[in-house]
Amino acid sequence: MKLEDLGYNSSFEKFRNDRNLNSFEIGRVIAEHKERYTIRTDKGEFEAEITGNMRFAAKNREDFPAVGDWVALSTYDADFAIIHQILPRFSTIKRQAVGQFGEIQIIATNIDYAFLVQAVDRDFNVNRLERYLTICNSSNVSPIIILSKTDLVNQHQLSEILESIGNRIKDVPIIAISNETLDGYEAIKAIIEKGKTYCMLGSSGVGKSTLLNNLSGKAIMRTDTISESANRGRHITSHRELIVLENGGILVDNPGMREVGIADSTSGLAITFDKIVSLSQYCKFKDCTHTSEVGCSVLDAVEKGEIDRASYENYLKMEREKAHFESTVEERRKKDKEFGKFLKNYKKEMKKNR
Ligand SMILES: Nc1nc2c(ncn2[C@@H]2O[C@H](COP(=O)(O)OP(=O)(O)OP(=O)(O)O)[C@@H](O)[C@H]2O)c(=O)[nH]1
Ligand SMILES: [Mg+2]
Ligand SMILES: [Zn+2]
Repeated sequence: MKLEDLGYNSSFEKFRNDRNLNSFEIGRVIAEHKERYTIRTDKGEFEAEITGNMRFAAKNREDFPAVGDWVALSTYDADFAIIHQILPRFSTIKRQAVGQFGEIQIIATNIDYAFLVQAVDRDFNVNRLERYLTICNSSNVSPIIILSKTDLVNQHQLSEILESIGNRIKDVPIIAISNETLDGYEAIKAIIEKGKTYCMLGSSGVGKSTLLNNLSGKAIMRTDTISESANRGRHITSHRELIVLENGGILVDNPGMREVGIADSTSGLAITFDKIVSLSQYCKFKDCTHTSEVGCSVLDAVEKGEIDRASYENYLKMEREKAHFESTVEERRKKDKEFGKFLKNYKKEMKKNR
């Protein structure tokens, strides 16, 4: 397989030449298991680790490889390699790490399109869709909404769902599919382009891996076959994995997510809620919080029904989350800085007293 088939392009190649990385192999991270990475190159697959230098220099999670990354590596025996460098990412899908406030978790990198998968039976939730959209919009990733399990509802119920999305979300393509009847598969196949990378995002059990298996024509990812009610809360897919389809599209499967915490998403919120954000310039007060102020254009528009109330409330909730995330990160940065200063002074004192 050529690197281009894995999504390699001229801007990665330019970086490689500019940085004189030609003595290294180039490969893409296709899976990750606790700091061990599976890399695909034009020569095959390698299990890899990062150099000690890389680990030492890493300041946070974003300095470690993630699924989707292009890396410079040196290969040793037939299947072992060392990763020296991560090539710059053109997009990074990330969220607030579950249970670790102020930390980021990378979901996948170098993604062109995200499939936001929601099942139309009980999983469907527009608030959550807006969350996923915000994450895409802050990551430079184009969203495509996939409604799955359409075989479980009738045409009328499906129209209602499409309408409820349309009331709040504009300009995002929506494809309704069934992995059972394969309804909608023509549409999904038609949008998948050769050499582009697509990432599956959504709750557990919505049919992400089933879709991936069906599109690839192989049972690559394990899917749930036992009754769902007996398995509440169990995730079927346990790791991320990147695969190449016959038609040339590249898909990344993910374990289902229960929480989609907003990390730093200023631009993400502004794009997802562009109507609200652009109205806020007409608010009487510059620092208007759009909650109780007089002369608030956003509140006015909500009262008049020009902005969907549920969408407005979802916006406020995510805005608060973002602010909280940012202040936690800022506090941590300050503490680190103070600790750095303390260390420096301490070392100075030690030298003086020697
Ligand atoms: N009726 C119906 N069932 C489906 C459809 N798609 C998937 N399923 C079933 O839903 C269950 C879960 O499917 P998976 O593909 O494993 O779901 P997933 O999104 O990959 O789940 P995680 O890996 O846990 O995130 C399986 O039993 C599938 O057979 C569909 O379109 N219609
Ligand atoms: Mg799965
Ligand atoms: Zn306002």
